Amino acid sequence: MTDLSNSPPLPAAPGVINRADYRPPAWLVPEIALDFALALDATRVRSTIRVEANPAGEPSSLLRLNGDGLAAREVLVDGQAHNDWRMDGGDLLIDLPGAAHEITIETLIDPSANTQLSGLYASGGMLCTQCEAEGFRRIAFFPDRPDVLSVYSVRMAGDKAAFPVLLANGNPVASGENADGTHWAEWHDPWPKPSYLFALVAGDLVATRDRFVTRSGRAVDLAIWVRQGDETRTGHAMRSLIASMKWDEEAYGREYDLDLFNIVAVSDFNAGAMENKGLNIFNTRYILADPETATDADYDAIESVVAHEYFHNWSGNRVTCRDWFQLSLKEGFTVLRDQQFSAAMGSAPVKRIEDVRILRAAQFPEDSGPLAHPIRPDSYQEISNFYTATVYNKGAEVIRMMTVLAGLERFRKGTDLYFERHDGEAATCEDFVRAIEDGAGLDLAQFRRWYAQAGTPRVEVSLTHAGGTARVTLRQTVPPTPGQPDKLPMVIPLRAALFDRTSGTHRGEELLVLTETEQSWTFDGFAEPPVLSINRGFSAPVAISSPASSADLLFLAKHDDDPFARYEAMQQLVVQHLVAAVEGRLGESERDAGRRAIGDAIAAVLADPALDDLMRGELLILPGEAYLAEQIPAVDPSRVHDEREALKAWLGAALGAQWRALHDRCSAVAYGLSAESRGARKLKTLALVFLAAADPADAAARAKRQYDAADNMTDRQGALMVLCGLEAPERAAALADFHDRFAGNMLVIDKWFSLQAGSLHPRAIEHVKALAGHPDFTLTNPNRVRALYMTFAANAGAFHAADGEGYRLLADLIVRLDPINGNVAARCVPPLGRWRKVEPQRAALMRAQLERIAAVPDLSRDVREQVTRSLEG
Ligand code: B3K
Ligand code: ZN
Repeated sequence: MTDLSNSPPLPAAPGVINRADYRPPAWLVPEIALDFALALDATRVRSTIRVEANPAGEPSSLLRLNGDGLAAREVLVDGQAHNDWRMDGGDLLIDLPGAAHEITIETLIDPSANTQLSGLYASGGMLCTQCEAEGFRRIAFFPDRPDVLSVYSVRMAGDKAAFPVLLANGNPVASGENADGTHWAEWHDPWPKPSYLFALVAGDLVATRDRFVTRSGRAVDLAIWVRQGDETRTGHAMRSLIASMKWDEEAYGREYDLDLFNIVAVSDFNAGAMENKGLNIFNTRYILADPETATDADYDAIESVVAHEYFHNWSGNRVTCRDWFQLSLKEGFTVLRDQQFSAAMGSAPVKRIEDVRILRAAQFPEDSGPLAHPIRPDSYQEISNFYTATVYNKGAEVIRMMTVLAGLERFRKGTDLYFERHDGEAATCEDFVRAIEDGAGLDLAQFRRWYAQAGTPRVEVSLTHAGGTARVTLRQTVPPTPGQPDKLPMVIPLRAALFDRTSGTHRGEELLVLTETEQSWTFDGFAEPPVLSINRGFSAPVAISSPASSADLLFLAKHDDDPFARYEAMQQLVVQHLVAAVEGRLGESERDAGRRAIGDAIAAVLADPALDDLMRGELLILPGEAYLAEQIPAVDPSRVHDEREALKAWLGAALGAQWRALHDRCSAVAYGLSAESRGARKLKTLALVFLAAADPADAAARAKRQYDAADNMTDRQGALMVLCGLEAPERAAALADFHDRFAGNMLVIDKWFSLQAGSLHPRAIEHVKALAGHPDFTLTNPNRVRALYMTFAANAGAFHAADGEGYRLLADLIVRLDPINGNVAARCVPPLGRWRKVEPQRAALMRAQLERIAAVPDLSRDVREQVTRSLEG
């Protein structure tokens, strides 16, 4: 090997990677053979790659193989020992004279020391991988970029007792046993794929099996691999997988393409799941469920994540991303697909409302803060930081707008064309947009700005009425975001309807497509001023600012035939009231009138016989604190919290009899997975939430009864959630019971941590500190860290304690966690980055914690980037 000090200096690895700098790879790798000698603390990896000069790339005799923490024990070029290679940072560079070569490199890695959970790592005695985005380079030297697609052959050998099950992508080819207690297996994946989709699992696992026959008659063996004892909790995941395979055939014409589909569930996992070709690896929380241990929300999350990863087989694997700036190509599209699937499996209106709630709680704050970025970012330092609500959820909304503009039938022609054109390729967002344009017959020239401009557009709505004509005027502004001070107008498709006040009906929906800064539309034949219902179905991911009176909102809350718009009217009614209250704009009589209007609307929802209970629940959920805080400049989060709690208490008292009757009615409904039974469970706990704010003693007694009678986790967790927020004698006993009852079940113990970290209890912050020292707490399990700290950071009442203690607690965690798992540590930074939106004293305290983190030497690139952007942006 050549020592770097003797080589000509190489350009320093740039800290920032720019989309504009993309160049096709100089070398392609059509084939790779990997040979693993597996052991928990020392796995030998021998990788043989066939490299070919890329005719479409700039010729280079230098082959760069990315590596992260790897040391080459041996390098062979065309079968010969080779010494003319050198390291550049973690990468291995080789000068190659010809246009095609075979390169073999051996490395030795220690999976048990891999606390970052990226690459090959050990989890509870098993070995597994996570390679997206850049984990493969922690396993083998390779051009670790998504536009290098290779056919993989994998051989692995290991101790048969420790690793009875040996899995990799694709199909099993051969297996056998050795005399020394080891065994081996060979796998082959016929589909060329980028390195981020490589996967390997070795461990003591059991499978639940089923079979799916594709519409063209291919039989696919399905298996979900879990730890012994967990196999009784895989039924829902398996049903979800089968339903998604069928749905993708019907909705998108996509069929599965291997004889085998394996899923493995792992307890230690940075993300939710990973779509590795033919071998999805999942966080256990998105696989394991039974009524005793999983809530209805857990069931829904499993259904959607199983579907999401399965759908990636086409939107992600068969057509992958050219570079990581195109991440939304696969993620935005796949989120849209999983949302459509879940809507088809259950209540479409409720699903839409839930998706918008998530967008507003997670993506809107991102879009208005220092970390704002377009769904196709222009630059990054650490790509792991861009697996964001913007790339995923706003990305899905952007493609959903294409469905609004084209209609589902034409949109499908566009996606058919996309898959046909780009199958087997590493594509770009631009390729996707062009395929939709060509297939659906749309002009998306201006629409492309959604890919380039960050920030949530704001649309101001005004409605005037004169001489029988109603005029709707829309005016858009796109706020400045870091690096993007000036914005151009977007294409904003808004579904709208004008309601006649007397009949309570409208004449049909209109699609108003706003493309200029300001545009007006007129509608004749309205003797009275109509009521405007706009952004129905949340057809565009924008913030509407409308001067709708509370009378109009009450009208829509009652009459709107679009379920989302009805929900939105209820939300707006409360938002307008609470924002005015927080900003100190309400006198006593106005406050009273506002509360009474909200109370009347809620009473009407409670009494409406036409509503199903799942939808009724949506209409009763008050807007969250994060969404409310977004509407108020230099917000004092404690004021938002206090005003919202005060409203809850008022509603709890004013409608006390109704809440009790609701709780009684719903408590009589037996457990089941029907919409009716699920709706009853949703309302049962919601009733307790309002009662708890008004009459804690009565609510505690009711919650205790609900807890004791619970035959399912939804009721039990709901009751415990309410008790956790109260200073009631029932609290401690229920918490202790819950812990004892589920000791050893990691996913349920996560709930035990979350319930306390997210509670309304006035001493929640002390509870979090104590829990950090609990024997069940560990920094090495991402689910546990998220359960305690991410839940705490989302608990505005506790996190925003006026003395800054909440900020200090989170910063302490980030500093301690960073050396162990920089990826997860970086995910804890954004709550501190919202300092510019908060009143000056808290802003200074938040900033001080960011500065404290920034001063720590040797921060991971992940945390360093998030902290720097949070301070600067
Ligand atoms: N594609 C993976 C994301 C992995 C996260 C890497 N930091 C899961 C998903 O979106 O389906
Ligand atoms: Zn995904």
